[in-house]
Amino acid sequence: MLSTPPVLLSIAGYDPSSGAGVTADVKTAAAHGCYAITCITAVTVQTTQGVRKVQPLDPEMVSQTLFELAADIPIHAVRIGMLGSSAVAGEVARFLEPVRPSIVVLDPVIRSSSGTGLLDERGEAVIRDRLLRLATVVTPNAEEAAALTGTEVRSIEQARVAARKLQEMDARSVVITGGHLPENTDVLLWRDLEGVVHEALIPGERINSEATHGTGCAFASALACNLANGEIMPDAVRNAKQYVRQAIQNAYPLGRGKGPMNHLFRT
Ligand code: PXL
Repeated sequence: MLSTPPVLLSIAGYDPSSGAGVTADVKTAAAHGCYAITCITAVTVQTTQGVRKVQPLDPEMVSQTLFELAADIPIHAVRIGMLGSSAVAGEVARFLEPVRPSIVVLDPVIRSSSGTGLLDERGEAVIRDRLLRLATVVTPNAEEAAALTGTEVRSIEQARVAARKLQEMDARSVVITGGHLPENTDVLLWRDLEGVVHEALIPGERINSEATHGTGCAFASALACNLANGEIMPDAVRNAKQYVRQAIQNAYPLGRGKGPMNHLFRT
């Protein structure tokens, strides 16, 4: 019998165009030799042209899915993406609090790249007050980091300050992704096994491409898989960033808007 690969639990929304959300996470996990199981938090009406409608799931469905999955399958890493409502966010926290999985990548999705709100303010409070402390690493973009910390994040210096604030809010490690920062620089603050804090600035290259739908989801789930595969934090972040860049560079045209990356370019 073959040995079982690391299992990634993706807790996120459903994007019918498969650029973002759980179906994108399944592809990302497959590309990293992991097996993905999923808990859908919300369904969306969404294409490459944007999010038209969001319908959060019944929180009871989410809760039962999480507890039943965990009772059946050992989970190595969790990626939390779009939560859709404060009630669903609360159920996710209630599931994770007693379990405290060793790898939790929290992608604090607040708005889609096309500008649609994907979580209300009470949901943001659940992220701040209950989910951040469970996160091995939180991966906000500049806008999400600003919303969570209440500070402006437009420069690398401001991102460094916000990353420290998020760590003070109890996230173990923080990556503020640099898509809207100068030179696409990611700001990484991580705590090693002895609890010592390190900082790294990871510059990226701006890629001229329409295939950018779901890059945040792919980065967070690739990072969760890299950690599940035993990589240490700075390597896991650098490799996740490289995976996203290559998946954008290897994309084919699809749809009239921002198309998906090619998550499976390696195969
Ligand atoms: O990229 C944000 C996003 C959009 N749509 C759905 C998602 C996510 C992130 O998780 O799940 C359905």
